[in-house]
Amino acid sequence: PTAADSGASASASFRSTSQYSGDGAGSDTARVDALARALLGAVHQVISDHEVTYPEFQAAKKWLMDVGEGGEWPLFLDVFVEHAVEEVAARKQTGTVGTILGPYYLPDQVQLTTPATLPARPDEAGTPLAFRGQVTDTTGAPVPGAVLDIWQADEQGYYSGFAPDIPAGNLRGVVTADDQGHFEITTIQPAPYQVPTDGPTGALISAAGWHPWRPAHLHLLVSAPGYRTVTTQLYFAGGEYLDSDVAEAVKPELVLDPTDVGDGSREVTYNFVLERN
Ligand code: MBD
Ligand code: FE
Repeated sequence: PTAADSGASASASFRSTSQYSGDGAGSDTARVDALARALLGAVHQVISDHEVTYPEFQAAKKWLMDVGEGGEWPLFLDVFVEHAVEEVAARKQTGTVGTILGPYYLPDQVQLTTPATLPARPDEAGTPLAFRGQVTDTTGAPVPGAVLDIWQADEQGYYSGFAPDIPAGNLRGVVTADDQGHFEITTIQPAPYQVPTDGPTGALISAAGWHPWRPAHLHLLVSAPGYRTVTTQLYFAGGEYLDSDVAEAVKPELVLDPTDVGDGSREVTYNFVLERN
């Protein structure tokens, strides 16, 4: 998979997913004035403090054009900026801790009922994982019929829909829990994710001497009528890059520690708490 594959797909997906259209952002002149002024002011301050030169300014302009032409704005913004927006939103939230959505969510995936197995190739590589739990409200009462929309990378760190040669819908599913909010989802453990190194986002990462990795993770949207949807990710204890996620989206409450069952598979329980709207 190349940066062009995943970048362009992420841009197309963002544009077609009306849920994330930006409706609700408002168009209040005073707000736009304040935000645009502060953002430009921060840029001017960096230029002044670091005595940015004309060649550096032109290189930055070229790089910004490349990000757009390569379709990498969703990737770049979700890796380097989304965590700050999420942290602001989290200030007003209770229930299960959230984290960033990222660029690789796709709506309308296969609908499954617990106990569910995510769609996988016949020869899907990776350690089998049984992921169980219960969805409750903030009083501990079960939330009947809660829905877990789950997506993840495969054992090579690639997402279906954003890399060639992976069947559509692979390792994605929308799982309805039972009437007590219990769910059981069988999948495989994902691998860490590497930001594509052949595009402009990867070029910046390597030019700055950073690493391009996110720790292995499962993505989830947990929802039920009348409750705020939790957007989160779950990570794996002992995994690489847990302490140095390029996207800065790891929170300690979100780290799973699966146990070996003995037959080569692993299992883990994680419960979700939803707050009322
Ligand atoms: C990912 O898989 C991801 O979850 C985020 C947030 C950014 C880039 C790739
Ligand atoms: Fe991801």
